[in-house]
Amino acid sequence: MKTSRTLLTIAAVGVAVACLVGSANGGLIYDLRAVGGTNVTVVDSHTVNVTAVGAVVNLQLWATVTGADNVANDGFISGGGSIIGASTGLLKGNMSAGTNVEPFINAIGDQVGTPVDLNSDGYLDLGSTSNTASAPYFMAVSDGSPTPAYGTVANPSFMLGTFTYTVAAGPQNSTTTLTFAPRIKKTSSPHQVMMDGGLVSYNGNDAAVSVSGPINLSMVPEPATMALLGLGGLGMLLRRRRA
Ligand SMILES: [Ca+2]
Ligand SMILES: [Ca+2]
Repeated sequence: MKTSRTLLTIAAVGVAVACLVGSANGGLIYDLRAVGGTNVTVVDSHTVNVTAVGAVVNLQLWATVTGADNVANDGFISGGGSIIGASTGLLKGNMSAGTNVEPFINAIGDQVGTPVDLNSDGYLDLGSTSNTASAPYFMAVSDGSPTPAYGTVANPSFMLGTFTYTVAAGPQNSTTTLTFAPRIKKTSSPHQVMMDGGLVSYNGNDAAVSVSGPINLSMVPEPATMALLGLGGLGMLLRRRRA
């Protein structure tokens, strides 16, 4: 009786420890950021004004690994997903692949991602909605030196790759959003980090995987452009009056 109670106690402590480990405040946060471009005003990393059709928005994908021990023992091994322009809104554009960024360039597994129209709105997104291993997602995989890439601070952030979004259509005041969608895979966990010194693997739909954003894009012609349009309108008005 005493033995079984001891065993029960040990089991209970085991469960409690397992719960503690499982409920650590750690997680993986993806963040698609706008960092500049051509005919672009970056208000902040998630708020962008574009001033003309043909504007090119430069994007970076970052990942932050948050542990719970406030020690610099957190790192990124692998992860990725798709970048999707909203199908609603009159601002339209095409996503292009950019580059993987060191140290997340590995001959095995990394890929820049393939532009494809994922939401059937006629404009290119990047990535896939497939669960198969060979699907053309953007994927970043640590090159193994060091393995994984550890941060120099607790809860470090890593730039994984770059992309560009080229505006193809955009009436004044039209908008869209650009969203990162972590890869979901049936057979394995494509997102791997070192968290508080231990390996943790996630699927893209796990609660510990989150995404900052989205990026909000608006077509807001520059004041100079507006002034020119205004002058043009005035000229037409004068010509009409004279006619
Ligand atoms: Ca699309
Ligand atoms: Ca840590």
